[in-house]
Amino acid sequence: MRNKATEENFFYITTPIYYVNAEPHIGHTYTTVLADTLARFWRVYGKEVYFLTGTDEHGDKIMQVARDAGVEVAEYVDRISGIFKTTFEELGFTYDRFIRTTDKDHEEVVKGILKKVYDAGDIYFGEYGGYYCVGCERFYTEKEMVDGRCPDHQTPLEYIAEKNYFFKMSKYQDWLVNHIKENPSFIEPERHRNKVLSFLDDPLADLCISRPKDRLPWGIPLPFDDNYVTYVWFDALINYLTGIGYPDGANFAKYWPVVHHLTAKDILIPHAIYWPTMLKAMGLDPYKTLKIHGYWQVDETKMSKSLGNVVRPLDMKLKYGFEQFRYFLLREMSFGLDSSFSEELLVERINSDLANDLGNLVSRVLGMTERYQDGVVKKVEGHEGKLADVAEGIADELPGLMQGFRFRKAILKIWELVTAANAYVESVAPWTLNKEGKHEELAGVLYALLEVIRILAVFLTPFMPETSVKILTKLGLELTGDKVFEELVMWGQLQDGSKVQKGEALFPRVEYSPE
Ligand code: ME8
Repeated sequence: MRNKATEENFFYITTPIYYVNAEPHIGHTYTTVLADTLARFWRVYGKEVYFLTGTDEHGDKIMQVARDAGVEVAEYVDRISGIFKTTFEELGFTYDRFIRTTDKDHEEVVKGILKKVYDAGDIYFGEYGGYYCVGCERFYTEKEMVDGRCPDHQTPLEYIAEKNYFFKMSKYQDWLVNHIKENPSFIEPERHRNKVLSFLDDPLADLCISRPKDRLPWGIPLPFDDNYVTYVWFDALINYLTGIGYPDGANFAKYWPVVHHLTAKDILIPHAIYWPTMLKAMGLDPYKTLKIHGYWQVDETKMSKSLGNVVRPLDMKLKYGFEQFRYFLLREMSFGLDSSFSEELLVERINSDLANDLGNLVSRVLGMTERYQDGVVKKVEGHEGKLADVAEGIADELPGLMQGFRFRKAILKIWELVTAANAYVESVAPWTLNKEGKHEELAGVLYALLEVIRILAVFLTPFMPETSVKILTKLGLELTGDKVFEELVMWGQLQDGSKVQKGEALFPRVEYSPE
């Protein structure tokens, strides 16, 4: 059975492709966790999903770091891209493709698009001087600069003047302003949309889309002038098309109309201005939505290599478990706002939300089923109190919350069921029912609690996939994929006579030990 409520049967989610000048940290992990959570949610909901991530490997910045490391640039990008890929595999991300801008098919797609836009007359040769930030790989306008520095990196901007090719971005300014105004969900949250509209209050300059090869040989050659390579952003944004087989692939037709781009606020302008105007010039529909999340700081300060406070996902996995870290990221940040990570807070959340609330609920209920009923489920109904209603309410709300990218709210909602079930255990006191010999009632209470645990495991699949599997295994179940969300969360599916097993605790308590 498919979901009756599904408006669209397809869902396409992208993360930014990450620069290979740094190894994966909390920021890259966060965006990819969000994309993975959405991909997993809509899959279990019954949609066909495509999830794209990867690495961005051309441009000045990459050339410079490779040079500083004293390594051939091709060798350097292979190494760091490999680290991203193996890290993402270790973290269990379920992407459909890990794209690299050095992939052959991507180079061909970029060249094809450049030729098309050039032939249509939207690319011209000219001269330009402007203030460039290598960190951002883009020019800044006078209005955006802060005391001659990059507003993001705070580094002095370099004045660059050279002959180059330009994309007639200005030609599409009015169209873009109208499109943003007419489609409120095109860029969200609203504050970022407003930022884009205010940027568009000033006349838009054309976009310099080439670099002379004698200064920067590392890039995709322009198909119409071999002395130039493609500007890194013009190349990188196109990955979202290559990844689904543009122009002829079946996936392109299926997924382009339902594409959602997910990025942080640092790359709002390239995604909100360069990209839709490029798409317009190519004759393609704009993307469906651009969702902008906030920035992670660490202990209330900016994270940086020089401060030595970079948070790495594999370190967190080793120390606390990746599910725990993933939970923290999803639970802690309100989408669109900045948040601060601290190990102390992570430890607090693990002990309170995971070990105490969820972990204890699961071990208590399974422990009592073992103690009082030899681990055998007795399907006695009618003792669920408000629990079935709470579960149903959450099941109804989750799709809307996920549509709105409200991950934190979704987790808080799910925890309402955890809290309600813990309160129920305290109020009905199954140990007293046992003492008083009320076995039928006890069986009913345990059945309700076991159902809560089963439904929690379904709710948690996208957020904490390993934990979900662990809980289901304890219940002797697995999600096989032949049932979708709405069926899985229906009350009363645990079979009479089936066996459950308490096994090990889901979340060991942890201690905070600053180095
Ligand atoms: O900008 N908090 O790559 P990038 C939250 N290659 N998210 C963070 C973060 C933080 N502190 N730091 C990084 C690029 N991110 C380009 C993108 S796309 C066609 C090209 C995440 O390696 C967040 O998703 O600098 C941000 O937008 C992205 O990493 C920037 O990655």
